[in-house]
Parts: sequence; structure tokens; C-alpha cells
Amino acid sequence: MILHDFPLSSASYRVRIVLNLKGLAYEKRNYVLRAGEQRSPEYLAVNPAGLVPALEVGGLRLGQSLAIIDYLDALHPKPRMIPADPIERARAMELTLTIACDIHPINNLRILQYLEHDLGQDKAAVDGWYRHWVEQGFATLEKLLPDTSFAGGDAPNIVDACLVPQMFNARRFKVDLTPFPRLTAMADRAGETPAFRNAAPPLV
Ligand SMILES: N[C@@H](CCC(=O)N[C@@H](CS)C(=O)NCC(=O)O)C(=O)O
Repeated sequence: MILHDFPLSSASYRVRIVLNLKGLAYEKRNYVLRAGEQRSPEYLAVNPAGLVPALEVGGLRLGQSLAIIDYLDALHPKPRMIPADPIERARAMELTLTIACDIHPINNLRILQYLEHDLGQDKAAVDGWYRHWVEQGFATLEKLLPDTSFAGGDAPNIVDACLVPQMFNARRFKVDLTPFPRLTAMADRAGETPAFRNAAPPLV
């Protein structure tokens, strides 16, 4: 199994966490995103979106971190990342998609580069954009969080695999986390466990 990866990519970090939680061995191929390596013809043949992560296993080449997590969960259901119970599953997806649809896609590298290079915004404006959308999403999550040890319930699941990388990025961009004490505590609790620690990017 090959993970096309970049240490600081939060979408790749989600998949690294899940591979570790499930104890699955894999090889990594790294792409330096700021150098545009994700848009090389070789990588576009793997993932035409030109985004990491992508997973290659047998003849399958799969992009989209949540699709990869769903695939891994179907093949290796222990521990479960996506609950089987319909209500728990819907609740987990509500939290997951608040991060993966409402925060992450409007803050990824190509959006920030577009704001800077195409729309002529300076670094302060781009960083402000980043923080604004994290704060909006985190405010929603702070209200939606369950009363459990982890964001996903009694054990970490797909919600925690998305939350911990998003929290890492929030800290990188110096988001004020004081309005989100429950969210921060939950992300830190999961982040300190070995599967999450071993998936973490180097501190920047
Ligand atoms: N929805 C995709 C998002 C993938 C994504 O945005 N990846 C970022 C890194 S976290 C990337 O490759 N960025 C490169 C770029 O923006 O050019 C997923 O969940 O896999």
C-alpha cells in the first residue's frame, strides 16, 4: 500500500492517523506542495485532482481522504472509524463534514495562493481569511461536540482523525483557541495517543 503524502498536509495526516489506528503498514511517497510537485504529470496520473493524499493498493488509485478512510474501514473494520449505527454514523459525519467541507477546502494551499497571487491579497489578509473560516467552523463544532472523551465518542474515530490535523493547522495560523476549550481538550487528548503522535507532522 502506497500513501502519496506530504507531512504538513492535513488531509494526508487524517489518513496517516487512520492507517496507524488500524495498524496497517504502508510506504510513503512525499510531494513538496509549495514546489508544485502535486501537479507533476507523474502524480496527475495517480490523482488527476493534483491534491494529496492518494492511496495506491493493488490496481486501485484513490484520492479524497474521506473516501480512503471509508475504503480502509470497509476492508479493515477494527477499530471502526465510521460507526455502523445510523444515528451515530450521521452524527459522526455531521462533525467530520463540518471540518472536511466547511473549513478545510476553502483554506487549502491552492485557495491561499489564489488569494495572494491572483487577487493580490497580502499575507495579513490571507492569514485573516484562514483564521476567519477556522473560527466559524470551530464555533459550530464547540456546540455540536458530544459529552464523551473523544470527539468521535469513547474511542477516536473519523471525527478525531479530521479534528486533530485541523487543530494542528489552527495553531500554525495562530487562531485564538480560547473560545473553544472543549474542542481543544478533545483534540489534545486524541493527539497524545500513539497512533496520532506517530502520524503528526514535524513541528513548524
Ligand atoms: N478533499 C480533499 C482535499 C485534499 C487537499 O486539499 N489536499 C491539500 C493538502 S491538505 C493539497 O494537496 N493541496 C495542494 C494544493 O492546494 O495545490 C481530501 O480530503 O483529500
